[in-house]
Amino acid sequence: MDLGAVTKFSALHAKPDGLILQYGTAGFRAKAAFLDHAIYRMGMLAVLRSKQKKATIGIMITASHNPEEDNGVKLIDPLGEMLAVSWEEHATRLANAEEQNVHTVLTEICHLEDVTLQQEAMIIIGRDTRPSSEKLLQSVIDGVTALGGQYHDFGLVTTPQLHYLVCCQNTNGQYGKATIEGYYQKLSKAFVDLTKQTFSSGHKNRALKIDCASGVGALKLKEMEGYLPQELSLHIFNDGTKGKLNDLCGADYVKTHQKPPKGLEIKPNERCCSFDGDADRIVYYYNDADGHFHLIDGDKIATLISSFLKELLLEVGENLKIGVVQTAYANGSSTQYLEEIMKVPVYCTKTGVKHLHHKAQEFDIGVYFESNGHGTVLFSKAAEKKIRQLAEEETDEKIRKAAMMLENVIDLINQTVGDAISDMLLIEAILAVKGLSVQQWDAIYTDLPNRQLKVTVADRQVIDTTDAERRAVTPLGLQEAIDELLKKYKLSRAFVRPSGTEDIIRVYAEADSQVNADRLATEVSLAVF
Ligand code: 16G
Ligand code: ZN
Repeated sequence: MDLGAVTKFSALHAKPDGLILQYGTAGFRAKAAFLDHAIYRMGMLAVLRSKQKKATIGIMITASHNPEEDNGVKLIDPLGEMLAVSWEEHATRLANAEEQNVHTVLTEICHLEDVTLQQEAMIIIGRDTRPSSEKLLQSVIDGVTALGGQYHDFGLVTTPQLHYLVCCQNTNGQYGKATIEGYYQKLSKAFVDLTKQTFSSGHKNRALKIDCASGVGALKLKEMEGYLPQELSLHIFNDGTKGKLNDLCGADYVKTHQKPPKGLEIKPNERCCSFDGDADRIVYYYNDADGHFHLIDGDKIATLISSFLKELLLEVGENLKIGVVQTAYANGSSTQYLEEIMKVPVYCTKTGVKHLHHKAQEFDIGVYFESNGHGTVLFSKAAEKKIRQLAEEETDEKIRKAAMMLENVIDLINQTVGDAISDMLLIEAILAVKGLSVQQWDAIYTDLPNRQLKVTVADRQVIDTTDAERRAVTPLGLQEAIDELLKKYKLSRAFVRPSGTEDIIRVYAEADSQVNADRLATEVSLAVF
């Protein structure tokens, strides 16, 4: 390691005194002004990871749905997945090291992880539209350069596009062409194939209003529009030409406030959706004839997609196992519908994409979604091979057609991570193929009334949970208190967990009516103290 280069560049990216950061479920996130040193050091860490894995590693500069003033950074592992948990600890240690110790920490990571320094390193970089992202890009580049790595800057991209690009780079193009154009080509071809018959048989003009959170999703959708069939008319709002990123708009705003974003007027029964700031989440919604707002969240998206896949699997007749993965936030009605009506096994994991993704890998076809709209579908290698083979060779027309549709889904869905653009296209295709209106989709089941609250406490780590965050282990007596409160309400469920992204505790409650869900949430909040 060139100590001179590390020292020279480190001096340009000094760590603010006393600042401690934690590499959490979403990487590092903080006010942009505090992140220069951490992002520079992540440039260096990415080089070590690249040398260890002998593969291209991605760095995305984004703070997703956080306010425009924040920023953040995430590393992407070789197959487009989140950084391995063991390296999250290295990231935290490196970011928090005092300047004179940076070199020692780097050396220790090399020893622990068997990094061969002579090995070449390649890093690809992407960023969202935050004003601070451009300067922080230079911090990444300095970090990569300090350790002698090569880099390619893809500029403004959505987070899932960078995941896609990393995967393509490391699989010799098997997953797709490692360019943004390649991404548009792959997804649009699959969408066209999946909807061809439907559109040619006269189902014309499917209009969709899209709120892009004033973020990068708008830019990328506009680039992609030319690749998509005319029948799908996308109307883009909050496209970033005016208004601040995520300000009163975007998937997170719509989901947490249960109301439409600013700047988007909804006529009754119009289908609308919102992306978040880096376009890895999506939620749908509409207003009914009485002007009531209806949110269609990740749970209903998972239900639509898994029902569609299950039907195709039944037609194909192969014994491929499908599973749905949710978190504790999944509405009780969705779990019940999937298990009892659809007869699909449902699993619950801790919050955070990496946990869901990991569990979904256990199935031939694993569908995972968080209620907040982050999710995707994973196909095992064996399932993919079988499906492609049937689509190619099967002589029974009906079976071959179902297999071809499954093959289109494989190519349309971004299997590396949840992707608002790819999810949106799959949902639009399914609605078109099934001839479903947004109200019919919404009517699959009725959400149980629910409420989420934030509680501020001195130390959120006093709460420890088990059973995929559904039960509190500490402080002693808390779970018993919650169990007592639950007895007072019908169809009730509630849990508390420390947030991984904010210094607060989150409370979730559901019950037979909104009034009861609100009461239960408040009572559980009081029990936390
Ligand atoms: C992060 C996670 C998201 C999760 C959220 C929960 C990733 C890429 N993102 O944004 O999946 O829903 O954290 O936040 O894993 P919380 O811990 O503050 O509730
Ligand atoms: Zn996001």
